[in-house]
Amino acid sequence: MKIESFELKRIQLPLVTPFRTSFGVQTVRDVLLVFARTTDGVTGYGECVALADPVYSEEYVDGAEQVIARYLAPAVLAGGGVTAADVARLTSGFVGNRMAKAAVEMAVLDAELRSAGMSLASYLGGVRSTVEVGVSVGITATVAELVDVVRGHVEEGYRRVKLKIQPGFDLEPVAAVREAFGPDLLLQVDANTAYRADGLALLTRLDAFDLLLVEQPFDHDDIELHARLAERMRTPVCLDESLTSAKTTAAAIRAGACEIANIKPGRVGGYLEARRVHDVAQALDVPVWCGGMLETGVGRAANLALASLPGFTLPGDISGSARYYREDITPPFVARDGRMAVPTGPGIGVEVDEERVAGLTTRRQEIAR
Ligand code: NPQ
Ligand code: MG
Repeated sequence: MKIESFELKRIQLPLVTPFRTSFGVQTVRDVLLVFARTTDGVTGYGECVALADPVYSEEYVDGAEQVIARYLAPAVLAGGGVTAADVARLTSGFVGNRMAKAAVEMAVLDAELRSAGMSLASYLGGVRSTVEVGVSVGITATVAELVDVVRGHVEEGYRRVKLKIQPGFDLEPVAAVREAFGPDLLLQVDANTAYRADGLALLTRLDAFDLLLVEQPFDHDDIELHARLAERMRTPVCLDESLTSAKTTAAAIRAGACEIANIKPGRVGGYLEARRVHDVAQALDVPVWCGGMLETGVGRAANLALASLPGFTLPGDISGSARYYREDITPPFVARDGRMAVPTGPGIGVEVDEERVAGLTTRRQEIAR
């Protein structure tokens, strides 16, 4: 299988409702799609999960697009006939830029697997045909509004709800949701690094609400503080932004800072590294779940394949397409009773509506050998 060219397309997808987290409010998703065109006419699809601005991590979509166009795609094309397994080696001379690297590797992997007629789930080692999924709920102006939003998702059949929290919006909203929906609702919180050491005592009070986990309360590089919280809290501490590779995940687990791991392929540099993170967590008896970055159906399909691996024993942030978008660029993914089917077709197993993508494209560029 030989990659002949890469095509980069930027599309703007409006969110059905503004999504507010501790790092800001998003109303539109500025998506970078990577198309890998092979010499025998197969197209592989990749999605870069970088946000428009460097507020979740140091990457942002304009930067990712430039790194792919100037460095990563030329390096892969120069590699000749490559497989996904070659991409990390071919781009290892460029430091970091994991979300950019992940998008390129994903497009090559999809092209490779479509050409071979193998599903991503089979390639990665999936063991289940449906996976448990959950929904992530943003910060709302009032607690009453939050309870209404959660009620809507519970009525859609979701059994696991994740609440975004930040200083000043934590104990009261969590208490209200627990009170409104009773003990059976699977509930967890995500602070996106919004707390500091002086928030430790307050965070331990979340133990009162029987949460599945508390996700990334502190800075991405503050492993020691997360370990201190884990010592003082019954609720498991889960990391997200801190886990940038299998190596940093193993170190965080060994430091006692990570009792549950949120795995996001884009954050760790791709689906192959995501599998290694899964394997390391499994070896250290740490359950994992698949995090979300408001992906289109392209990333959503691939995340479902990843979530079918054995160690993914907690519901992931892989909600239905309609959670974020009125219309997706693939056939819509629908959650039923909090579960979603793992695609079985070759590669990521979804067809991308290239017509719709073309209509939404604000910028495109091609990198050929
Ligand atoms: C998380 N939050 O687990 C992610 C981070 C996040 C999906 O609940 C636009 C694009 C807005 C990506 C907000 C979720 C986003 C985004 C939050 C990702 O921390
Ligand atoms: Mg998170």
